[in-house]
Amino acid sequence: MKSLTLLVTGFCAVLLPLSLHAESTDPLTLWYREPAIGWTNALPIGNGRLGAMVFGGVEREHLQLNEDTLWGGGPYDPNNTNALAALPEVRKLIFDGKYDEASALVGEKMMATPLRQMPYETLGDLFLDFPTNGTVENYRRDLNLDTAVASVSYKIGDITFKREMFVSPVNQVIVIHLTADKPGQISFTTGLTTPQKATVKVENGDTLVMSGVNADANGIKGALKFQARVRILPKGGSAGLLTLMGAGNLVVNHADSVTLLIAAATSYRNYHDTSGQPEKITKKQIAAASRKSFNDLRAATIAAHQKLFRRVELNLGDSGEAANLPTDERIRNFDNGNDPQFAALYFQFARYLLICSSRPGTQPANLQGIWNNSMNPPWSSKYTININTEMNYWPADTANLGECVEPLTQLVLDIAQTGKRTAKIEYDAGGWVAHHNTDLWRATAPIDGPQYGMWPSGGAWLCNQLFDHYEFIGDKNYLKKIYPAMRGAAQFFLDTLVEEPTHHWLVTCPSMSPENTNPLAKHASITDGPTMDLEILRDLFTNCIVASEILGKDKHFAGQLAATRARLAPLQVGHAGQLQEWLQDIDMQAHDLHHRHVSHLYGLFPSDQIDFYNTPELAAAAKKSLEIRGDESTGWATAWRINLWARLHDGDHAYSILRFLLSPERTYPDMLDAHPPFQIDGNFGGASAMVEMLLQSRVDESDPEQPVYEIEFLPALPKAWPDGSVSGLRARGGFEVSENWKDGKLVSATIKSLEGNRCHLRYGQTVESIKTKKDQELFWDGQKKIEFIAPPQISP
Ligand code: FUC
Repeated sequence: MKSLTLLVTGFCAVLLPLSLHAESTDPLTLWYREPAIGWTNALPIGNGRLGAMVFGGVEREHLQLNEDTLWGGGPYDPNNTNALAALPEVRKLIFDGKYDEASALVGEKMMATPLRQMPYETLGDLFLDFPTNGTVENYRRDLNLDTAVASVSYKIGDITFKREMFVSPVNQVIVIHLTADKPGQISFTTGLTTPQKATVKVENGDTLVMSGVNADANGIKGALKFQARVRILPKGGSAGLLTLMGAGNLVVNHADSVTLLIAAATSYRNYHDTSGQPEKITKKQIAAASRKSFNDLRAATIAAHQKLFRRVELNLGDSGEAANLPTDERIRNFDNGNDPQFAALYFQFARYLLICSSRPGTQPANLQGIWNNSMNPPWSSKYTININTEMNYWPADTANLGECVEPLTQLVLDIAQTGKRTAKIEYDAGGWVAHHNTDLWRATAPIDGPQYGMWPSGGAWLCNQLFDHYEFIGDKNYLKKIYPAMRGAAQFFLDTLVEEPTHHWLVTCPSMSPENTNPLAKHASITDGPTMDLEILRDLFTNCIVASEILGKDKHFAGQLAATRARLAPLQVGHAGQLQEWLQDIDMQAHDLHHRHVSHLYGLFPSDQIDFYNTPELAAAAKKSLEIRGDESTGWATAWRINLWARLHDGDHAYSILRFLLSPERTYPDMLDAHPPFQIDGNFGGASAMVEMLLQSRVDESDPEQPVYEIEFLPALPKAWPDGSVSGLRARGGFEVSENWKDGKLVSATIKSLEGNRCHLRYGQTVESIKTKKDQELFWDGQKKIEFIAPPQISP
């Protein structure tokens, strides 16, 4: 028998390794020989709103559950009314070089009350206990990224048991389906538990109902009601399958098969309205899903998932036998360099995670996507907007999942409202501002302490990210929708930029280079005019100017922005040849030369202010800064470095860091990113970096009427991937791109123009310029030959 064996007696399983082997497996499947032992072994499923981590035990199945609006607290106003009076003194102390004093004053007067934002919380746990007896053979647990179905199968005696689990974006329920290949074999007890303030009861003899209220947090009273319902639908077997046991458990005896439907909702409607009716919502969802057959629920889920997931195929070479090993072993082996298919799996896993954690109408993916088993997770599993939330969405457009940006767009529109109060109360400024974090309640004031929170550019960065989404989709209605937020973000800086005393450049103040200690201070990070802010503002102002021309409005405002942009402190190269992180040339005196944030390199990625071709001196300086910082860091910080090396066209360097990101140090057995602890941004940043290695695009908008988009093929292909292909990636300007390569050289590319824009096709030093028509397809051999592909003829 070629498998592991579990010996199960009663509720106790003993693992008996027989012979380890490689099973032929689907290239888009994560699989394991054992049930999950810890949470970071369990497999994530989700529909953007509802999530579960599936453990796959033989004697006990465990699904840890999440609903994306179940956070602590309720609507609150964290803005500090003492801030404004302290602002002039804070600025003076900074300009006098008294950074630690300035930071202390910010800590005393300007921070939010409460000092911390609200946490994202677990919903609870569903357990299914099986009265198992006997030796378990052929155990397998897997997650198919192509179908979004997680499965568990094993054999006891001559009976093969199978479970399938998925979360339907169509019917808004989690579905568990239990079968055996002999009749009457499915028996189990099921129950719900939670650390929330909640009760569990049985309704109608077939439904567990958990009702509760969310937790108070940091002095803010819980304002949400929530409910979860588990309906059990047994089939076949003897009569009276369901019996009640104790207060909150249901028992199934000798069914042929069982479907469990799980619905959950809170009373959250939006950041200022908690009047929703979770009971009504979940009852309706369960009733509607109960009318469908399991096969219909499954088919609808798979169809909805594949509509997004199947757009991109990536082939980085054949791993042979190495690809057939269980996923945890492949992670351990990745450094051997013989499993390029694992890198492709990692990329597709990130696409899977984005689809499952951020669908239109849901909350955006937070620090853990939607998967969190704690009431008090690391960094409260919030939206950290000084890098992490942005990184979550880096691969959204390039990896052809533009729809997944919708929740982020909505969040920005929300904080563009709440942030007006922060701008007014804390700065007496127009427009709006958000600092380094936000939460379900869209809080925007500076939090956690002056060394982390006193950074005013979070909202501006998010606006740039939304404008970049516009660059991919070219939808003017979308631009109209986000423009007021962009305009308001820019207005705040028009009102708050100040002249620094040395060069009289305009700078942000107080601010910081996110979370990095100011080398001129003892402990403080506070400073004026960190490079990142000026890069973000240059993008924000430019984007607003372009948008105002496209939308034909706000000419005067655009003029103001252009004049202000010209006075912003410039990018500077320091004495070590580095791109300066601060106004002064002090990088080499840093408290931590290897700090995880590489904020000043925002200009190279995600922005393109620093560009390999257009600004070679600045690119060289950015490279120096990267070398000084070093390659290995926390998960997301490692991923950012890979994107940066790809933008520097050094594919081998990018790949060498990717090896670290995909090693057991930074990738848990279930492939979730180890910050550590778990943080999902590294998964998304890693996938984004892999695209940047294979395809880059940039836009020249000096004439907004006639923007020129450049698509660059294989800009940073590493030697490790000599042969391969990718289809369905997206490039700025509305292009869908496929390419294939052999012996490290581009063989051919096809480009579908979705918007009819002019573009430059670049491969190395070869650049071809071409005017396209909407929906036209082109073929390019990477040299001279461009052919239009005739649209398919519709036969009469
Ligand atoms: C920033 C980072 C930390 C962590 C946190 C959520 O503060 O510096 O590494 O990722 O966000």
